[in-house]
Amino acid sequence: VVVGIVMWRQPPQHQEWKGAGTTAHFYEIILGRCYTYTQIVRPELGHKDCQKIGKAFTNAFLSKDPCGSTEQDYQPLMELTNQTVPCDKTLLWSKTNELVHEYAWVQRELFTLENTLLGYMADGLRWCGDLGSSEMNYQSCPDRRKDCSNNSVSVFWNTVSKRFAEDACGVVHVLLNGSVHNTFDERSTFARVEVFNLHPEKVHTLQAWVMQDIRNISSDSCSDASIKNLKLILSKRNITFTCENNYRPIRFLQCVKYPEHSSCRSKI
Ligand code: N1C
Repeated sequence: VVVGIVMWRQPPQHQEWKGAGTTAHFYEIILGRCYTYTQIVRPELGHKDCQKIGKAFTNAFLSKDPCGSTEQDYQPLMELTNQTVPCDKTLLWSKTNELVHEYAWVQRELFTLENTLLGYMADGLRWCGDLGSSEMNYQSCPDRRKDCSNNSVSVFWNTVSKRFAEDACGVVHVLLNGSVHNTFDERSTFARVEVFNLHPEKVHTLQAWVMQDIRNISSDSCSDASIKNLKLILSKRNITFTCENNYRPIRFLQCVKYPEHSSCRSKI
């Protein structure tokens, strides 16, 4: 008589969400990026404890409801990754992800959030955990629109963007997209979080650079209705606003990509 005990392993019982799951090798990536940043990019931060930082990052979301993420979840991580950005060197952006980082790569003294330790570690990644498991969910994570807004990734960007703006001083710059419908979009992180967390005692001016797609340059974006709204919000907050269309140094970057375009062809 053969007595067989049939057992099969259940796949991990994670909840199913509408968004893509945690980036494969998430932990190794954030740990590697932490060491790259603190040893190579900014060796003056060589004293930071990347093992501790990596643990604090995953502890912020593992074994928790990925739709119930809070600012407090990320507090230990925030405390381990504090960093000073010099006055006048903060560069914010909205809907100009590629161009702003090309510019920051050339103008090395400027800091976007992705040029600080925490932004550098998290840039382009996705992550979430699960209330019923101590593992990451590599299958799916909440989608901001279809599942919930308080998901682990959105709450992270809200929390770090808030600190980034609170810490800014002097003149703050922002690179906006003049070729989209709402150049200043009230739903963006820049509008919801950063504008309201600049401290008027420290930040006297917000200077906007509004760049248009070189392939369809239109009229003055600084006089766009959404920019007027931004100007109004800032004047109520006692922060001076200045706006410049198609800032030349950044136009040159666009010309690197489209050298034959008419607005790039003058022989100086
Ligand atoms: O919503 P946005 O832009 O206005 O956010 C940009 C704004 C910048 O000034 C940054 O300081 O907020 C900060 N920020 C990031 O640095 C960042 N890196 C990656 C906000 N979000 C960031 N991400 C992801 O891109 C994040 O998932 C968020 O939802 C988008 C924001 O893109 P956006 O609408 O172009």
